Amino acid sequence: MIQARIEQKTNLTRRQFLAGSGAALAAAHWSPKAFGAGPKLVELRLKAAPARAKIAGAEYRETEVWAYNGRVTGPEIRAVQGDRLRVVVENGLSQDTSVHWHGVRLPNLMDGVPHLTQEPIRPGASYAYEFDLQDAGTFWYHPHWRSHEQVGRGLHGALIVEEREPPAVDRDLVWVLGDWRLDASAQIDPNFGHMFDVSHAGRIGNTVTVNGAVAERIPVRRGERVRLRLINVANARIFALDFTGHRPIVIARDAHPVDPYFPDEPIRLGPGMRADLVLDATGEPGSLHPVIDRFAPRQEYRLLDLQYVGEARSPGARAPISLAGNPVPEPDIARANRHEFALGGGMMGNLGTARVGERALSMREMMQHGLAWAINGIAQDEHGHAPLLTLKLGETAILAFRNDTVWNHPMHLHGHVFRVLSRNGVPAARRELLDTVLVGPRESVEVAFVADNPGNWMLHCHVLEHQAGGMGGVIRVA
Ligand SMILES: [Cu+2]
Repeated sequence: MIQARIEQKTNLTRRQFLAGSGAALAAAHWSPKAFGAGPKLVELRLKAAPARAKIAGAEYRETEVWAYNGRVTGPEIRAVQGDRLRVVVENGLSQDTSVHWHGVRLPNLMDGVPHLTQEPIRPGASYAYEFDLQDAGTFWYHPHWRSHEQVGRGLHGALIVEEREPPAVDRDLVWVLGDWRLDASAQIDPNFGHMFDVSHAGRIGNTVTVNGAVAERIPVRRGERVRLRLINVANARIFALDFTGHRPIVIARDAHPVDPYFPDEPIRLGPGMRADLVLDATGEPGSLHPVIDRFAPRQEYRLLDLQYVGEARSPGARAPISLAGNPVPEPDIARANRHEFALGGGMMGNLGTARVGERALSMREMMQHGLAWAINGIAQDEHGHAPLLTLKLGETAILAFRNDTVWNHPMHLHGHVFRVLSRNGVPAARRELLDTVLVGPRESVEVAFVADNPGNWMLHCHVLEHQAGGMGGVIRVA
């Protein structure tokens, strides 16, 4: 108590100092806001509800979607590192929902996982999320209840946390990459959780959108420098984007800065993952440059064209881009404990049995319950929250993922950020800080993190049908 009082007094003194002569007046109506001290509050309301949206292109009629504030994608939330975000979420759906803030390191109670960190938001009810944005970068938000259906019907949006001193660019663009399974009249195929999708690559759609609509041409101007933030909000589709005729520089992955580099391959993004690029527009005025998704070798397609319009502008001198790192604690590898996570199941996976609750079920029996996947032999759907691992607060843990399946699994950890150490035993070249790591078929990936955030945190595959089909669990930090 005494300590708290002293701190309060010290803060008051400092605030008065900062506020200068206005402080005496403001002191009569004490509130942190009045002093301009403490974090700035960014407030908004999000209502999840059915809506209609033009997503498939001009020649198609509107699609019935579920949307935040009537829009797909949802409103772009922008704040500055250090701000406090307060979002009141209202549920206008006929089923429970929640909002998870993907990649944000926040208190466990704000993490948005029903029956684990909060009660679900019932139809007609509201819930207030409020937390400080300690990291800058590109994040996103989405429900964490029946995610495969709720995200797949359109509930997702970007959360951009700007650096206090952002790098100099001419434009800051966000591409929310979505994937929809539509019928011939542009309506969403309602068959969510189909066992074929669950047990194979997930629900891959047939309509890829950028910011909620099929994109044809995106205008750029020769000479400009664009910061391009890519967010993969698809249920299952993995992108590998080739910016033909351009050399984008990767400056951040999953919100966290990397030493800037020119990738020698298309930019790969599994579900949930993000990349921040700097793109210098070097094309000729009037030219078109397709951006091609090359992930599936025989199913490459043109996502959109960069179209050069207008007069060239003089690029001027280009300072090298470098972003200040976020305050993420560095794992202490020498003292770390190593924990293996065997990812099993799926078609052609030879999973014998898995534990489902108290029972051991064969793959055939699992599939009768909508399950096809397991972590360390345990299958848990959204209702299952048994801890896979308990960590002591402050310890460094190495998570060693071993993918025993023939499918890709973007593994996402809540509440923390991990450093990639190795792939198939080979030290990682860039040692990125990520919240979601793509573990390829039969691949092994080691990551490490400091368990500095107390609470129960989901670890799950972000192919949302895999998550629904059992590939999830909880890491408890206490
Ligand atoms: Cu998966």
